[in-house]
Amino acid sequence: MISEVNEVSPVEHKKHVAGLEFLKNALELSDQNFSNLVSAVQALQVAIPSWALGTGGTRFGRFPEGGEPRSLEEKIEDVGIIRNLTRATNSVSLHIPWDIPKDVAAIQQMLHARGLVIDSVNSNTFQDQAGQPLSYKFGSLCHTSDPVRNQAIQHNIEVIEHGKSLGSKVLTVWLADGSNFPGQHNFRRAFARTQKSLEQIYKAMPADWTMLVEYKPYEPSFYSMVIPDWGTSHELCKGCGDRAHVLVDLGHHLPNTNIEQIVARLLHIGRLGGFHFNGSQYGDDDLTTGAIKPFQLFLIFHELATGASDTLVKNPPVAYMIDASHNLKDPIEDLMISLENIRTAYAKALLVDIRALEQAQHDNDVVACEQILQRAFQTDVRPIVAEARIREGGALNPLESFRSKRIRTELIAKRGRKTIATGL
Ligand code: AFD
Ligand code: MN
Ligand code: MN
Repeated sequence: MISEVNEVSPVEHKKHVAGLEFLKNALELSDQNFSNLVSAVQALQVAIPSWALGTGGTRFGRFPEGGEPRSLEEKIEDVGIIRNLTRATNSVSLHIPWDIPKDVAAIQQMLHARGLVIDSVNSNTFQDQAGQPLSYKFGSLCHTSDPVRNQAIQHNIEVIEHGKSLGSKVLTVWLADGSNFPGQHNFRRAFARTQKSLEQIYKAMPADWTMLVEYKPYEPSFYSMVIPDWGTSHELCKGCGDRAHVLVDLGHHLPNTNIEQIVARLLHIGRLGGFHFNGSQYGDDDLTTGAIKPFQLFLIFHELATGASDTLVKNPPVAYMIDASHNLKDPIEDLMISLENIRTAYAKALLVDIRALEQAQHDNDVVACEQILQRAFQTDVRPIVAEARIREGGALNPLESFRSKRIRTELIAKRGRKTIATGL
């Protein structure tokens, strides 16, 4: 049985406390303010996507890790392991139909026993399911044929029903709809059909639900996507109503896009519904969050953190989820590294001296502005992130604990090496 207890050796704890004390003094913070900083990091919880617990793959192949989950129950088990070690997640996002529960009560019981809830439910009209009458080969909510669009609308409504049974209140719609060749789509008609389809889904949503409309500039369509950018998503959300918001996925931007400015803009207009974290070098690479561009992640959190306290901003709480797919790493290890990098970027963002930055911006003192951000970004906040974990009974070093407890070995012994390809 995988031990739930996270021992922290006296030697390790002593080193940790010394690091914490050093950082508190270096930041010249009172005990209370330093403790408040740790509490703020403790409060940051990021949803785990059910589809990331199995080894992902590319169109060129998958290299499955043994012991992967073979059912929704086992996915929840894995998220429970991540929660126990990191204390940085309390929710799971589901993908329907991959995660349709066989026994709702049993799933609810499993979630409750692990301190987990269901975050969003994600619809899937980018694949044809076995026995599906009409194909999505040429699109779903944008399709030229009414019956195909109605089938896709009905699927989303069924996704909502599954979500309701498990306590979710968020439907995330990401469409693969688009075209591969010039002339294939009438851009205006495809947009108009998509708008009408989304409005029908929106109308079917319970009054306490939110719809998140996710954009992506390319893939799996390679000439045009029906929802390629935040402006299109925003327009669709406005057409639906005030409980539809834009979902920003870090990997869904062309290279060199200023993502932090998009975050600031959507917060300003009150339509940032959610953020999917991952790592990107070129596109929707779904790599480990923060592994390649940690400064970009920090700047995104600078906007998220300052937006949350800006009187100009009237935005609902932003739903945070990791959306990555692990082709080379152990999925659980990768998700724990992502959670660490997310909390690290957030803790650094909280160190920015906002008052001094506003003054420097007002004075157009460019160097001072830059130095204020760099001072926060260059601070090693790992003791704060570790303290946020161990205060809640988490591991001082989740990766080390995961390996020393030989959790993967135990999962392989229990589940074998057979895997089902449900990863994206
Ligand atoms: C793929 C899409 C998108 C979506 C996710 C879950 O690119 O990010 O959120 O699948 O459906 O990664
Ligand atoms: Mn996504
Ligand atoms: Mn994606």
